[in-house]
Amino acid sequence: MGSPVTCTFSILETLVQNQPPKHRHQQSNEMSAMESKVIEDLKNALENLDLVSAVSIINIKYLEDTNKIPLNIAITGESGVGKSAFVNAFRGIDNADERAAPTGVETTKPESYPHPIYPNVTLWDLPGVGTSKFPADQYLKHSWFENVDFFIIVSAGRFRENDARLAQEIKKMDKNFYFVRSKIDNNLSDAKRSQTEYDEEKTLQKIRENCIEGLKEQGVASPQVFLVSSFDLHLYEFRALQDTMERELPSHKRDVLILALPNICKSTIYKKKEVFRSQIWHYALLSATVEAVPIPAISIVVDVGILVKVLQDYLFGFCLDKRSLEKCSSSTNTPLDELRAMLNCICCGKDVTKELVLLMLKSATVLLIGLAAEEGSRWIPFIGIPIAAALSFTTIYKFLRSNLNELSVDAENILTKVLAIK
Ligand SMILES: Nc1nc2c(ncn2[C@@H]2O[C@H](COP(=O)(O)OP(=O)(O)O)[C@@H](O)[C@H]2O)c(=O)[nH]1
Ligand SMILES: [Mg+2]
Repeated sequence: MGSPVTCTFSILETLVQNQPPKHRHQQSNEMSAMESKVIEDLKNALENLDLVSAVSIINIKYLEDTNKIPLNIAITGESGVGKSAFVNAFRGIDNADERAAPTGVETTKPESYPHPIYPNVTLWDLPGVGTSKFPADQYLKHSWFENVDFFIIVSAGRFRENDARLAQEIKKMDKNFYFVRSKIDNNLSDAKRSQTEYDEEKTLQKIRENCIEGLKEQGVASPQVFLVSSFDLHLYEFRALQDTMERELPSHKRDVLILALPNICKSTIYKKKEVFRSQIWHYALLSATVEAVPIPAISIVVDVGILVKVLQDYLFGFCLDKRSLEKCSSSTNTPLDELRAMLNCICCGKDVTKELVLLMLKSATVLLIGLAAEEGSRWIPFIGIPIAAALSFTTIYKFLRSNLNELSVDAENILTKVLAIK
């Protein structure tokens, strides 16, 4: 083994080379901010032989910090255009859910709705603009709006003066905004009824052109409008909206958005998998750093609790937790057992406990030992070490990657099942 520093760099290089191209640049940027602080703390703890602190830094700090980056999305527009329904759809919950923003009622003040899985992500349901209580020019005159990352301006028909004014005010604040034309399902069913030769694509194109014209008339230069139905996010242009929001966010917030997106298509599942995968890489990097500090024992002291937390995150992120599977079972009219039988990973639909993780580790032992042997004796395999007490980070890396792969396939299978009945 070379000097600690050389070793860290060579491991770092290998890890970076193993990343998919899209994430490489992004990750090295993020590394410099958060990770270097964690690594610094870690090194200090190790140099002072404070092993208890070192382990807690590895176990807790990174996970906690990444879940604290706030993302605030404000949904605005006139009354009755579908703002509250959009807030709910974005958070992946039905209008009838007890956590839902009430629909069909007037909102009198900005209401915050935290994402059900990622409370650092907040959807703001704003009152209808243009009512006597909220004239457009007063609407955004609150310091509160400074924390908003971007706005979505919703309209259920042609965009009007109030929408254009809002856009101008938001622009003055140097924030991004997107125009969403809602309730597209209504327009399409109207068109189906009234047109003898119904053509969905032509109908959508007409609505799009009409919205763009309306906005241009109001002085908005080259507007982009996304056609959406909150009842069918997987159809029309919510996906294009997702991609645009993602592209235009600063990189440290991009992953936060991706994880919070509703699972409407395979590409969302793939993106979530890549975010989760990049987080595993962080653990491996920390492990590599610890390995580079010449205190051999520390690299194998990691609590099983970290695996419980991470697997739980995967289940929620992929909608494979108990509540989501129950919802899928009732919406697809498929018995829960039948759904479970379709899934590969044994933790799907269960509360992840230490006992369950230990069971999973035991059944993965053959695989992991094989991998450990492949890597040579540099990584201490856990053969002979009580599993609950001591796991190497490499073991964690391999274990999480194999489960992440399995869970993303399970998530795709569930999505296919749900979309088949829509
Ligand atoms: N068909 C259809 N109805 C919608 C859609 N979005 C909202 N609605 C309905 O339109 C009405 C007003 O929606 P709401 O979200 O309360 O509008 P808000 O006043 O802008 O918050 C409610 O009855 C919703 O169920 C949509 O995408 N499609
Ligand atoms: Mg509302």
